[in-house]
Amino acid sequence: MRADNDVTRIITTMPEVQELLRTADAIYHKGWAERNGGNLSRLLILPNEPDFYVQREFPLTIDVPENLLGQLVIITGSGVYLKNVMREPEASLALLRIRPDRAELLWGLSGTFDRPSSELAAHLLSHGVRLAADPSHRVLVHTHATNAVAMSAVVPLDEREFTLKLWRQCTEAVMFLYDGVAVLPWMPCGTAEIGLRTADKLADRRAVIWARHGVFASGASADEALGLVEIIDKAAELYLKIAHLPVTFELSDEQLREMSALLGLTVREGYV
Ligand code: 2HA
Ligand code: ZN
Repeated sequence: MRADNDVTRIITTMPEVQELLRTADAIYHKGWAERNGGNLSRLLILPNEPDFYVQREFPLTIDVPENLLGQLVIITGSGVYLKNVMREPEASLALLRIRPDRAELLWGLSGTFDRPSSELAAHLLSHGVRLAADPSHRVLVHTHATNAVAMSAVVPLDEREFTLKLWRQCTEAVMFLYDGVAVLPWMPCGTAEIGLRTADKLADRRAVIWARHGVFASGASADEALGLVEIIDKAAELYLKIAHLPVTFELSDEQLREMSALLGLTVREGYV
């Protein structure tokens, strides 16, 4: 069996894991991960698996998606501050193998944080639906994006209305959020319920706003997943910045159609 520090080196030097570490750091620097807010995970495919041994097991009470069985998922630990993940990856992250009724800890959680993220259910259920929808899917990020949360306090929680308001703010909003942004009403976090409802929304979209809480977004890479949150938050920031001013111009349905036609995008049906 390899020494643990070999496994740590193999995992933490993988480009996909490096990207995850940079993303945790970036989220913190955006001010979207106060204290232990936010969490992120990635489906990890290792070309040559080190000799892992199961260090601990966490029972799972959700119906684990079939397409995740036997897969490796790397996820931030419960209570971890995203600002520390880059400096302390082995204490901050958990590498899990997904089994029908449990997650096996293969690496990580080496310090005081001893459980995977409280949003593990949302991550696993959402990986299942996103992977089924798009085989290139890999990453989920949950952040407390400030402007997106603020917008959820002043705009009706109707996903068509919310999405259209985002699209109208700036040229590129429709380009990257063409499939629309789902909205969930406020509910307690860290539950199977929020996980089930999030995954349900992500079956045909890549991002969900949790009212008065944050954003949950997916992508083929951490850059893509965080990029979606960045676009949502930028459009929300523009909306809020001018909401009290007499707005003389915003993108019309016609202009949104023009942009989507130019880019050959299939925008969410029935929105414009
Ligand atoms: O990780 O953000 O939603 C802490 C949270 C829970
Ligand atoms: Zn949160």
